[in-house]
Amino acid sequence: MFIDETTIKAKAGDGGKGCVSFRREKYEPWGGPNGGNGGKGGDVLLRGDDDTNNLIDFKFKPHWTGERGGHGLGKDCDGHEGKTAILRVPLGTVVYHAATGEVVTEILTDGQEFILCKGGKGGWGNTHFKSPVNRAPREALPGEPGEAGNYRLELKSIADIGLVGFPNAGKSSLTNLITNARPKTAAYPFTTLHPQIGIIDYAAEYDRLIMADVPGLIAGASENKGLGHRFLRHIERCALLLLIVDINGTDARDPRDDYKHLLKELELYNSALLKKPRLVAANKMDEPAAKANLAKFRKRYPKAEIFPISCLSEVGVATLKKELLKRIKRLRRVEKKSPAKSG
Ligand SMILES: Nc1nc2c(ncn2[C@@H]2O[C@H](COP(=O)(O)OP(=O)(O)OP(=O)(O)O)[C@@H](O)[C@H]2O)c(=O)[nH]1
Ligand SMILES: [Mg+2]
Repeated sequence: MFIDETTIKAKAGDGGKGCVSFRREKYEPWGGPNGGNGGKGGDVLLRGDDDTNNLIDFKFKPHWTGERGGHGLGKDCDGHEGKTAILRVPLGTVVYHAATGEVVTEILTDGQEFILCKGGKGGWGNTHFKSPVNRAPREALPGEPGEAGNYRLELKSIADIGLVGFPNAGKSSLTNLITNARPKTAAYPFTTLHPQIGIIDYAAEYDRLIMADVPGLIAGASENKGLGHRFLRHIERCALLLLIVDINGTDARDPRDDYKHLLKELELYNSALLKKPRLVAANKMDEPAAKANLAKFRKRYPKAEIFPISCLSEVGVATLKKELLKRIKRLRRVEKKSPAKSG
């Protein structure tokens, strides 16, 4: 099961109570106070984890609690600190306050940490209150309560390239060809039911790109047709979109209309997606109708940057692969010069 959105309840540990105690020893009638402080409660901590790409752990375990701090003890012993609850979240996790929808944080790098709920401070023991005028204080403080809250976690995958296309256009076939991911491909729509993240390895250039294959979009996805817009959040962070069209027009479809509908659906989801640089892969060039359709497509969309490919014969795939690296490198250079906030 692939979960990319879920709600959790987090509660940090309360601080331990301070202790009231006095030193009692033979021949020491005025031993004085020796009550230790309470320990701090355990935090609830988020940590970015490269090894996971799914929020499923949090679907089945939605409650996370930091341990309570230990109570203070006699002989000036402080209570132990509560154990931190560590939530290992996939990179690209955005955390929102469940009630207000306000963004709390984003976890983008491996090992990045964020304290979601801070553990309560331990209370002072009575030793803390001793003074020249009060040499036998009988007061101690309770620990402070740990922070608590309800949060919504949303995963927006981090990839360089987002693959967008109608079902059956060949998105997964291309992913299989050029990345290390092995999504299933078949001649029926919606073979891919959740995003697949693959790495394109450029051994000669010592570089690699990450590509996200998301389930097919269809006209009306904004009204929840097909799988709807549900998975488009996974291409929101991509630097480049690769729109893949079935240029053969399988099932009497017109590739030009497919392209128009894809753009429309992207716009309906988030018009900023149309501002991202995009390339078009005209797939299935091995089919007889492809050439004529490609000419018509070029005529209708003269500005589109089209790469004719065939995932079957692999013609054009190497050129496209090279171009993807070139484009992303260029975008990285621009990003370095004027870093834009990711979102
Ligand atoms: N002739 C031909 N068939 C292709 C080519 N690429 C993919 N196909 C076929 O098209 C069908 C759909 O391919 P997929 O890669 O599963 O398509 P998809 O876009 O991932 O589809 P969904 O996951 O359903 O959205 C499969 O039967 C593939 O064999 C191609 O270049 N030429
Ligand atoms: Mg697929």
